[in-house]
Amino acid sequence: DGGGSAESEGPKELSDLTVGFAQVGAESGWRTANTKDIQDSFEEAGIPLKFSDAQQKQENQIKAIRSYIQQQVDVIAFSPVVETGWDAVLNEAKDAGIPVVLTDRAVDSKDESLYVSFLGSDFVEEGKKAGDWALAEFAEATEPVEIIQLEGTTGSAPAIDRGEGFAAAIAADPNLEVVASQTGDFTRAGGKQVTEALLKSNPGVDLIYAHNDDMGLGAIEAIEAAGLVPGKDIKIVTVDAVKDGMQALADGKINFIVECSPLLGKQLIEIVEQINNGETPEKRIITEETTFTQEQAIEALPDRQY
Ligand code: GYE
Repeated sequence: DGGGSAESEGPKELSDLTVGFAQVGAESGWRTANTKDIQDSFEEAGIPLKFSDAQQKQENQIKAIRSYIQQQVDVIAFSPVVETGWDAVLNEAKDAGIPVVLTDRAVDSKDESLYVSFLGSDFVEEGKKAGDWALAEFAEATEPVEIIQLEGTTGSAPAIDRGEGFAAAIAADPNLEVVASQTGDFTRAGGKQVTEALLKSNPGVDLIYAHNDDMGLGAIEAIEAAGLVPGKDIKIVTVDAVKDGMQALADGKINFIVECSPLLGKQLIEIVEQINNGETPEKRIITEETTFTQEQAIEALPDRQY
């Protein structure tokens, strides 16, 4: 291997380490909470952090990673905006002997030696939970159930996996059908715009499945602007459970939320410390998550951190 200084000289003082974190952007409430948690966790641990925001562009993320390699940071962590196209830059990190940790989102590389650990949610499972809820919610439906899907960023792990998990779950009932599916890029504005357009072409829609809260919140605006009642005339199921999403759930405008925790900072620190100590972190660390009904949102809201 690259024989980084941690291996040849023993662990460094935490304050002598440098970690470079290449963030996706600031597209959603989830992302904002994730950024804050990571920055706070490094500050608390006393580990210097270099942080960059790629504004949801892969080329910016690749540039940031190259600059961390040049600065010879001790660990690079990043949340890949899309799944494909990382092998070249990850090989450069490997050649430089700098360990890479994936947080939140996966890469689709066949070469697992390009990263030491992947910390984040099981997005397929999240999609399944949303689909299982839809199955139960519409179990008694006598007419076809029309579903609009608001997809996350095209090519991103959460958009791919949440789509897959949901499709697999609702396949159990042929009465449930996704009649339209488009990307809203995980943003509120995107969710609103896509919903506006799709409501016109699909006036009979019963349910909106949004890959994150923010797009669901945008859909609420579009539904209300069309003179309909979100949560009643058109039901909504989303993923994340950030504050604004939970508030809309408690207010009856969203019907169900599958939780996806953005609080990855503490576990990332543990991984960095293990690497520094010459230990091998677990290859895959899956975040534990729950789901929320409207009643559960009302109960949980006062104690929600984000
Ligand atoms: O669900 C969404 C964000 O990668 C899990 O990205 C994350 C997703 C999250 O924009 O709100």
